[in-house]
Amino acid sequence: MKIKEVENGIILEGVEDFEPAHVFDCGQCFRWIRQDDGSYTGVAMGRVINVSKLGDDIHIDNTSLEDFENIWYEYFDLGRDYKALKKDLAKHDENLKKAVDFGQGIRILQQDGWEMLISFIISSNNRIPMIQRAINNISESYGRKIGTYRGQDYYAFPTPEDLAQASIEDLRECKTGFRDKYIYHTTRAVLDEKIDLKAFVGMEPELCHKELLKFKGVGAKVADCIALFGMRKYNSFPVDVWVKRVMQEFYGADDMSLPKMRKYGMDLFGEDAGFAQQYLFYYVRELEIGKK
Ligand code: 8HG
Repeated sequence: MKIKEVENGIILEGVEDFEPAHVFDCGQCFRWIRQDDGSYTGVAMGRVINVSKLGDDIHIDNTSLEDFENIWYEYFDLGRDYKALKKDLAKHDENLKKAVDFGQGIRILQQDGWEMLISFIISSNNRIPMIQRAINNISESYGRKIGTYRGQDYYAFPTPEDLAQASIEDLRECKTGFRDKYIYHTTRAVLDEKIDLKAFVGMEPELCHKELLKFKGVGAKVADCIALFGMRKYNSFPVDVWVKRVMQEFYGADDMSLPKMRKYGMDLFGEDAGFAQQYLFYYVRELEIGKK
């Protein structure tokens, strides 16, 4: 991969295993929006950038080489060999091979733990467009204004201190529904108990899961998403309705409880269960496999 600096951005030449539509629409993030020209504009790490692919080149606009090296290289998980990972997963079984081929350009973003905590509390029993809307409302109301990009204003995801300004009623105004109180209490807990969510990255997976379950509004599935997308726990296996369907359709899992299904997936796919889950989630959701 060669890096070229251009005006207000950079170009990564000869990038493989990176398809913006797969990365941003595979369910792992909520602040990346497809633009009319097919590029994606997103807010992450307190910045707004635009990502597009032309041939084998990835263009990142509204950034600098310094930010690429300090932030985006890690955020886009560019240090991982996805070719080797996909080869391993494809060997597992025919269905996983199909899912990996279908979503060949997926990469698991290294997102911020605190943002994932609140975002996935909002995700419970919710649909993606509504989740996106609520997160956007929260950011516009309580986050710092980053600036204007291509004629639109953008706001950072609020810090715990920012979000503590909101009452339960304020949070409900942001269209978070019954999750308003969970967000409120979780924010209070993070501040009052001085919880450092960045430290969760260094925790053993099981301890991380256990600690996440202590937050209000966080069940096993939500904890697994937070751990996978915000805390680098790549053996996590979040089971939502789509993953449950795929496990029943493809892997002979009966109508077992969610904790059993979680364990089943973790045992089946081992340390890469999180990646397997992501290819499968994208595959069944896009093709609506098993939907009755
Ligand atoms: O990436 C995801 N994996 C799983 N298993 N579930 C997810 C992901 N992303 C995401 O939003 N969800 C959940 O699916 C949240 C919500 O319950 C539902 C939206 O389709």
